[in-house]
Amino acid sequence: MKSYLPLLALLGVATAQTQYTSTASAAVAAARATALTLSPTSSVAGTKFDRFVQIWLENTDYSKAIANADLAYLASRGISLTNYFAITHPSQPNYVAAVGASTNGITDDGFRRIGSSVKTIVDLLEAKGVSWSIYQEDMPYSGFEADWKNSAGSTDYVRKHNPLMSYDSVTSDLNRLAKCKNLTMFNKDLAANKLPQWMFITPNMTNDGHDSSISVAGKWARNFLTPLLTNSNFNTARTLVHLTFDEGSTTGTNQIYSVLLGGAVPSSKVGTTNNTRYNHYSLTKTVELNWGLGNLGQNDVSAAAFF
Ligand SMILES: *[C@@H]1O[C@H](CO)[C@@H](O)[C@H](O)[C@H]1NC(C)=O
Ligand SMILES: *[C@@H]1O[C@H](CO)[C@@H](O)[C@H](O)[C@H]1NC(C)=O
Ligand SMILES: *[C@H]1O[C@@H](CO)[C@H](O)[C@@H](O)[C@@H]1NC(C)=O
Repeated sequence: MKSYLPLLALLGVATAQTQYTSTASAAVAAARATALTLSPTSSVAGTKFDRFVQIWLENTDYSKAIANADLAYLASRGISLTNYFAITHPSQPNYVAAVGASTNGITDDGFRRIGSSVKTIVDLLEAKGVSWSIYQEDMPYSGFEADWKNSAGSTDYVRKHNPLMSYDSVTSDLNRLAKCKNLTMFNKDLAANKLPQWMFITPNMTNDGHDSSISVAGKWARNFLTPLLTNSNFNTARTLVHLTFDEGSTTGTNQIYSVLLGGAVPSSKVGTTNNTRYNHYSLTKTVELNWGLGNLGQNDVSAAAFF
C-alpha cells in the first residue's frame, strides 16, 4: 500500500496527514459524518496517580497570572509550582515539546509535520495500555487537522495549540486521530464515565486568553474545573490535574503559572508552594516515571519530575 501513496497524491487523493485539512463547509460536514471517534478507557495503576489531566492557557507571565483572583484561588486548592518555565516562543513548539520532550526543530506557529519515526508520549502510553485522548474545544470533528473559525468568523480552534497534530506518527494513524476530539466529546465521555487516563485539554481562543484577557482565561479555568473537581467520573483520589500556560509574554523570563490539583495531591500539601525548577519537559518525565513507561530519549531523560 505504501508504494502507492505518491501515486495517490498525484491523483489528488489526500494522504492521512492531509486528508482532514479542508475547511470548506461541505468537506467538513462530510468528514464530521464519517470521521472515527474513539473513547478508550483503562485502569493501569500508577505510582502517584491513575489519571493525568493537562490544561493549557495562553501567553501570560507568572506574575500576571498569579495576580488573577480566579487563578490564585485555584492555586490555593492545590500545589503552586512557583519556579516553572516554558521552553521557548512562540506557542507551537511548547505544545510540541509537551508530548515529544523536544521542539523537534519547530520554531514557529506554521503548519508543520514531524517525521513518522519521531515518537511521542502516546507511543509509550499505548505500549503499556494507558488510555489517552486530546480534547480541543471547538475542533469541528475528531481528527480535523486545520484551523477553524466559528460562524461569526472568529478563530476558535487552532492546530498550533494541539500538541499531537504536528506529528505524522499521530496523523498517519486513524486510530490516533480518532482520539483527538473536541470538548463536546469530553462532556460525552465524562457523562458516560469513559474518560481516559491521560488527557490534554485546550480551551478555544477566547477561553484560553489568547484572543481575550487573563481575566477571561482565569474565569474559564475556575468555572471549568470547579464542578469537575467534585465529579467522581473525573476526579478521584488518584487524579492529578496540571493547569498551566504555554508560554509567558515575549518580553519576560518565560516563567509561567503552574498548579497541581485533584485528589492525587496529598491533603497535607493543598495550599502549599513548591519552588523546584520545572518546565514543560517535566510533563513527559512525570508521566513516564508514574507508569514505568521508559523514555523518549529526548529532554525527558534529564527533566525534573513533579514527584
Ligand atoms: C465534535 O466532534 C464530534 C465527533 O467528530 C462531532 O460529531 C461534533 O459535531 C463536534 N462538535 C462540534 C461542536 O463541533
Ligand atoms: C469559545 O467557547 C465559548 C463557550 O465555552 C463561546 O461562548 C465562545 O464564543 C467561543 N469562542 C469562539 C471564538 O468561538
Ligand atoms: C517539590 O519539592 C521537591 C523538593 O523538596 C520534592 O522532591 C517534590 O516531591 C515536590 N513535589 C511536589 C509535587 O510536591
